[in-house]
Amino acid sequence: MAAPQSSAGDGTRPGLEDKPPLRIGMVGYAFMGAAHSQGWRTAGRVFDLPREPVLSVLCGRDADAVRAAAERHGWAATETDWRALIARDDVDLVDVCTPGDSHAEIALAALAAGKHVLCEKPLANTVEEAEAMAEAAEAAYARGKSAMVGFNYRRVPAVALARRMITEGRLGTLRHVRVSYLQDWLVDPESPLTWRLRKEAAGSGALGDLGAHVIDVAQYLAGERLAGVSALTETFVRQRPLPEGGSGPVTVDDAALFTGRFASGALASFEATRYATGRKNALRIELNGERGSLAFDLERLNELSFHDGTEPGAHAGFRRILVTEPDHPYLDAWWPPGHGLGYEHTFVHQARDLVHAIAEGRRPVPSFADGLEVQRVLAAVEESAAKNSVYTPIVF
Ligand code: SOE
Repeated sequence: MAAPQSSAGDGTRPGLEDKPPLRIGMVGYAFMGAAHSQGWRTAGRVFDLPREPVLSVLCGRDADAVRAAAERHGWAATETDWRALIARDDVDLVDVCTPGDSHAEIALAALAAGKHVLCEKPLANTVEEAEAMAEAAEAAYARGKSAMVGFNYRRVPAVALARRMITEGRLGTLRHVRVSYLQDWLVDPESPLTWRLRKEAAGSGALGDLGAHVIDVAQYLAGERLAGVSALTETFVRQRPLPEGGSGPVTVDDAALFTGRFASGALASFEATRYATGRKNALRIELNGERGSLAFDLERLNELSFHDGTEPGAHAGFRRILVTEPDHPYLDAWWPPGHGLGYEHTFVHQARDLVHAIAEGRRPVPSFADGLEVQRVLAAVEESAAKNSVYTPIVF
């Protein structure tokens, strides 16, 4: 990591005066808002960026709460109406960190106003919304504006290394993609009915929240799209206490299980759940190809397991790659080998990649078009689960 830089007294770090700023306006300041704030704040301190991210304006509906969040996370100003944030001249990029039901409206308005946009995942709550967003992003790109969706796990160095090894041919033809995302924060039936459990706010449950990540990671690593899926979903606890008292219905899935086929013929399996007791944030990936295999677990995110199937059988086997070397993705700017990174660094890398794409006029990835592809898979999973068509009951 570059030596810590002292403040120049005016809030500008020495040497940055000649870098054009990229002024961020962010809508939402809860979990994702805090993570994105950290990403924007840190990216320019660690990486040598072509433009300097500036935490310009933070927006939320509750004036006191948004002011407190702005102070905590280092934002210069606040707004309580996202339309006012978009109208401001001191905002170049709008970062959408709200629940899914407002993604489309905010992102479309921001693109129409000539802002760059970063939007949290899943891109939208419906395919129709995602289509409109992808179309608007394409039109905005022609006018020099960029839009990216926040699938941050692509930015874990070990996941990016896995992609590099796959493109280098280390796995050969892929046969299996096996991904799961396991959390357990809903196991308690008394856990309250928050917006994440309401379809009108979140779009879907574990499927859109966790399944969207593993669908994106699977397609990113395989380098191709899923051609079809067959699915089961379940809502284990159908009624939950409301924060304001009483109880209400859970209108999203608690867990989703599905299989899929890639156009190349590789088979994939997916699991997304908030009921995997003891699993906190276990995004797991295993890929098997004709020349080798790779395995990853987000709960051990500085490690990638690799089996080189071309080695003689007598001493072949999975070995651990400690992904902390300077020639591993993103790591030349961080700590010496062995001094690992964590969850929050994915947001720093996301900010870094977006700033580069904007400054260099490249289409950022994952684009809104990539977000739309994930949205189509989510819809296909829901359709398949609703039809129950893949589910063959066993007759005893
Ligand atoms: C849900 O618990 C959640 O916060 C997701 O919404 C995030 O996308 C994931 O990265 C961590 O878990």
